[in-house]
Amino acid sequence: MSWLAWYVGALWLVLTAPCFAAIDRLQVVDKFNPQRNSTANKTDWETPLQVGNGNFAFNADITGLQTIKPFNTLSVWGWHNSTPPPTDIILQRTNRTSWPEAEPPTPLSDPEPEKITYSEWQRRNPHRINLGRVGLLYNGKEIAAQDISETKQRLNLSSGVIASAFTLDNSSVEVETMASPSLDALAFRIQAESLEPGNLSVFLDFPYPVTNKKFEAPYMGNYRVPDKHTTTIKQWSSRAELKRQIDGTTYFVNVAWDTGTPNTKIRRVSGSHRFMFNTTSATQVNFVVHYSRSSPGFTPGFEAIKRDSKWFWQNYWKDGAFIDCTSTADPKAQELQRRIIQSQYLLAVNSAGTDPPQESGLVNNGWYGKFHMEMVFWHLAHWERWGKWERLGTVIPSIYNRFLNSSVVRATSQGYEGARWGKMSDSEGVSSPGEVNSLLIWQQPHPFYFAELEYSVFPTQHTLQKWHPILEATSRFMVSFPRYNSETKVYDLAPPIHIVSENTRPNMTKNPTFELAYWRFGLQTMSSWYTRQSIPVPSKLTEVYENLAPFPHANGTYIHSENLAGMWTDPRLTSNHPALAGIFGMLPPDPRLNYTLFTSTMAHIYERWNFTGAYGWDYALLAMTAVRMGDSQRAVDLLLDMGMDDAGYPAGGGRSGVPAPYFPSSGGLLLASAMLAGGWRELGGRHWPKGWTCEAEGFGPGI
Ligand SMILES: *[C@@H]1O[C@H](CO)[C@@H](O)[C@H](O)[C@H]1NC(C)=O
Ligand SMILES: *[C@@H]1O[C@H](CO)[C@@H](O)[C@H](O)[C@H]1NC(C)=O
Ligand SMILES: *[C@@H]1O[C@H](CO)[C@@H](O)[C@H](O)[C@H]1NC(C)=O
Ligand SMILES: *[C@@H]1O[C@H](CO)[C@@H](O)[C@H](O)[C@H]1NC(C)=O
Ligand SMILES: *[C@@H]1O[C@H](CO)[C@@H](O)[C@H](O)[C@H]1NC(C)=O
Ligand SMILES: *[C@@H]1O[C@H](CO)[C@@H](O)[C@H](O)[C@H]1NC(C)=O
Ligand SMILES: *[C@@H]1O[C@H](CO)[C@@H](O)[C@H](O)[C@H]1NC(C)=O
Ligand SMILES: *[C@@H]1O[C@H](CO)[C@@H](O)[C@H](O)[C@H]1NC(C)=O
Ligand SMILES: *[C@@H]1O[C@H](CO)[C@@H](O)[C@H](O)[C@H]1NC(C)=O
Ligand SMILES: *[C@@H]1O[C@H](CO)[C@@H](O)[C@H](O)[C@H]1NC(C)=O
Ligand SMILES: *[C@@H]1O[C@H](CO)[C@@H](O)[C@H](O)[C@H]1NC(C)=O
Ligand SMILES: *[C@H]1O[C@@H](CO)[C@H](O)[C@@H](O)[C@@H]1NC(C)=O
Repeated sequence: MSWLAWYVGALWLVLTAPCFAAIDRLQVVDKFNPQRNSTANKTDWETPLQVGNGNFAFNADITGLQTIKPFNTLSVWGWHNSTPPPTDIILQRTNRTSWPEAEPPTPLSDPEPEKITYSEWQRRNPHRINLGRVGLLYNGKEIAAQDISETKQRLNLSSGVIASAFTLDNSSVEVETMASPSLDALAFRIQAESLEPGNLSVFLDFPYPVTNKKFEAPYMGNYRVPDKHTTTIKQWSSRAELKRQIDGTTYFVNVAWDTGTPNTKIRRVSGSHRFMFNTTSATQVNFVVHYSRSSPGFTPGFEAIKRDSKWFWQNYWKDGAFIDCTSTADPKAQELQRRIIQSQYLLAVNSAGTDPPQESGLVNNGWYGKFHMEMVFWHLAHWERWGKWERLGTVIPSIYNRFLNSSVVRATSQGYEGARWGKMSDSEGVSSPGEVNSLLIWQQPHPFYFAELEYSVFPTQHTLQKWHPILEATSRFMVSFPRYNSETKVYDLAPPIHIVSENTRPNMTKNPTFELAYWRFGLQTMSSWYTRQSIPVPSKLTEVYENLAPFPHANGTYIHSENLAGMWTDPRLTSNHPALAGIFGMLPPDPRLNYTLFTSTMAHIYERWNFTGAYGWDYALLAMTAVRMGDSQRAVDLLLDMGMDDAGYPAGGGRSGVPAPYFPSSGGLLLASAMLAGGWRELGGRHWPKGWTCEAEGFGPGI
């Protein structure tokens, strides 16, 4: 951001300053440190506790390492390709070039899989890899859950340190675990005063990637195929460098120890990728494990990482907006506060990298570790509403710049103008093949939402210019995509398309309500973007905006899309995402919105929706609608209906068996909370339920 943008931002902060510094933020945060005591408690086993920095995370078990449970170590940069895609597989590729109703023809990027088609190979590759495991051994042997007792663990959210303690063979062991905010490095301290030096050793172990599991959770990788990869070691007096080679993927793991293990040698357990070193002091062993793509010239020591971690987290909590509901007696307020604080921590660890996060963040793999361009709204828009521009700025808008060229190619190859954003994606912007991946459209207007939120806080030429090329390319696709219907004299969002819930027949799906509303929001924002820069608005844009098909409705309510029957009686239509609700909640009211129809639609949703298989962010979507409709109590109840465990990890996606955690829920919770704290364009200010005495600082109105 330019100095001018910062200046305006700073001015905005100063103008809202009277309420700043009022909340003792760290004291509030400190009340919600996750604590786990029991190895018998299932919750403790389903999710790890994490340290990390947005690009990298270490998933710790109850020992503070990966001693008992082989949880994962993930990054934004660790990917692997099964090499090479066999040529006979490529030859199986069959092109489906058009759909019966589509005109102009919409070539799909690839067909559905047949056997192991090239498409399937592309979906699976590249996949994100587990960088390896770090754990403890006792007298050279693995430690099992029953070997330890009196387990106690606390994640300190304001310093990013996990403190774990347990009893092993009647001796108490204490472990501290933390991550560097700037390098993909971990620091550990182990103390076991009543053990003899040498009783404990540290191991590192490395798996080969599993290449054919769409969902790989909770543990990733195959430790039983040592011949398929190599690990080589170089060592010096207080440091060792392990070089990992997995087919075409190379990365380095630097291990450095600064206390308690002088002149230690790391040795390989023969025939494996397991490396271990003995602790030569029991009172205190400090060591650092640093993962990187190229050989790291430098690995900081334990104390430096500990200091940086504390500095980073204290600044994180002080940066941007904050909510404090701790003085509200209602237990729901306390629970909402817990969810807010723990979600904030988890999103900084899992969803603040240089790529958008996958749905399960840096905990385990979903969809082979790839991310989804339609989910970036739920993963990332909260950074803007909470004024955490530094976290957002690592990926938005840069991801749109990075993917612009390939998205222009995508649109052009399908006969459209502008840029068509992909869906399931890898870091290079290669969109995975598949029908849903090719036909989903609600990711398209997202850049307008991000841009408009940014402009609402930084209304500068800089913001306008920064976003302009992205928005213009986005809008050009949105103008060329709708098809003019000479019978009805409107522009249709015409088949084949997939709607938000991905559960209708794309070749029969026409004019979906949410997508129409989002399209209009996007085109209208583009129009303002031109006007703010004194650029004439293209007449075609205005024509499409004004003549886009009306929102379909029937029997007194809005319906998902045209040509539906049994909107409220067909169980398939009252399950999955209730995207309809988004047209007055997530989105500001369209001038075309008929509020009578809308309130009746919402009453039907609340009465008839099947929430059994609802996805986490559905609750946030509905909560945003409830706040905008003036029902904050309902909004809070919805946010508390989301599944979230003791450490704030959101439950799985929904009935399709998407494994936990499912971070779109966390982002959604923060977006809806920001609406409670700051309102929206037409009605800024607080919207807490009656009787709540929450304090909030740093929130402006949303859209
Ligand atoms: C764990 O123990 C601490 C005190 O030792 C207690 O405050 C906390 O509630 C316990 N947590 C759970 C989940 O039992
Ligand atoms: C499929 O489409 C690609 C790209 O348009 C083309 O190169 C290839 O020859 C086509 N394959 C078949 C089997 O038609
Ligand atoms: C490390 O400890 C194990 C188990 O106590 C022992 O077998 C091994 O010899 C030790 N290695 C070194 C290098 O001290
Ligand atoms: C968490 O860490 C901070 C910073 O080091 C410290 O002030 C605070 O007391 C710690 N909280 C607990 C519960 O130990
Ligand atoms: C551990 O402590 C228990 C009682 O506290 C005792 O019965 C047992 O013998 C001890 N085990 C060892 C190996 O010292
Ligand atoms: C996009 O394409 C243009 C023109 O070919 C090129 O100058 C630019 O570097 C490309 N951008 C990216 C991010 O690849
Ligand atoms: C739509 O696709 C389904 C298969 O998915 C097919 O059975 C049906 O005939 C198609 N309908 C039209 C109108 O093309
Ligand atoms: C409207 O109501 C009629 C009569 O109950 C029903 O047959 C029809 O399917 C409904 N329309 C929609 C879109 O649900
Ligand atoms: C809104 O919809 C209701 C119910 O269909 C209808 O009676 C009313 O006339 C509509 N209002 C407007 C302004 O179109
Ligand atoms: C609601 O959804 C669940 C999970 O998808 C399903 O098992 C159940 O049959 C649905 N209930 C109804 C009434 O359709
Ligand atoms: C497990 O942890 C959860 C969440 O802290 C708690 O509600 C539950 O009571 C615990 N169960 C046992 C058996 O300790
Ligand atoms: C530490 O553990 C005890 C108990 O199992 C053993 O008796 C010791 O031999 C051991 N000490 C070392 C240096 O391994």
